[in-house]
Amino acid sequence: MALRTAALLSVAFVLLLTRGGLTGTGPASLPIRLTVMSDLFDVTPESYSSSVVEGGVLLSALRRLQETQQDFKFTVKEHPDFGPMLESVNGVAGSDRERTYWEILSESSGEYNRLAVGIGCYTPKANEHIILRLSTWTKQ
Ligand code: B12
Repeated sequence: MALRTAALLSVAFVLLLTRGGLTGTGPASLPIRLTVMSDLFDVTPESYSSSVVEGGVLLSALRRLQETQQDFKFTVKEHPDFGPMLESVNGVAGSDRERTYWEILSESSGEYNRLAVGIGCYTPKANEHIILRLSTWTKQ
């Protein structure tokens, strides 16, 4: 019995160590890639590297990038239900009048998937490639 308790305690101790529970290392930092592009203007896509803590939201990766990279800027506007909406990137804002907006996609092996939630909710995975693309929307 004493042997079994000792074995269980050792397993718990190893788990605490590997998950940073005793070392205080916290959650892992995941690298992500970000590309800013547009189908509407003839601009060269710009790519950046950023990071997010495991389980952290895309908004935090954009903030981190803005703090460290002089040529990346963004603004958001708050919606009462859905949180932050990406309003402008590098000085270019979406426009209701022109029906343009910053669409957010995830690219993998050349396949582009539109995110189903905004930057305040989306939690990127390690090495994910996020695309911010100035796009148009059509009235339904
Ligand atoms: C139309 C629409 C859009 C249009 C709005 C155009 C316009 N100016 O009218 C456009 C194409 C711009 C759009 C964009 C996006 N959308 Co949208 N959109 C809708 C939809 C179908 C209807 C909204 C509406 O007209 N409501 C009626 C009006 C009277 O109410 P309103 O509060 O004034 O509406 C505003 C907000 O909804 C806001 N809005 C629209 N989408 C989003 C998304 C986020 C994250 C935020 C903060 C605000 C926001 O724009 C509306 C007009 O100002 C909703 C579905 C729903 N159930 O509400 C999804 C919805 C709100 N969108 C959604 C998403 C995910 C997005 C995108 C993130 C998609 C993407 N991957 O790019 C982007 C936003 C990107 C960014 N820049 O941050 C999700 C939000 C879910 C969530 N929890 O975050 C919803 C709920 C659809 C869904 N997946 O079920 N969207």
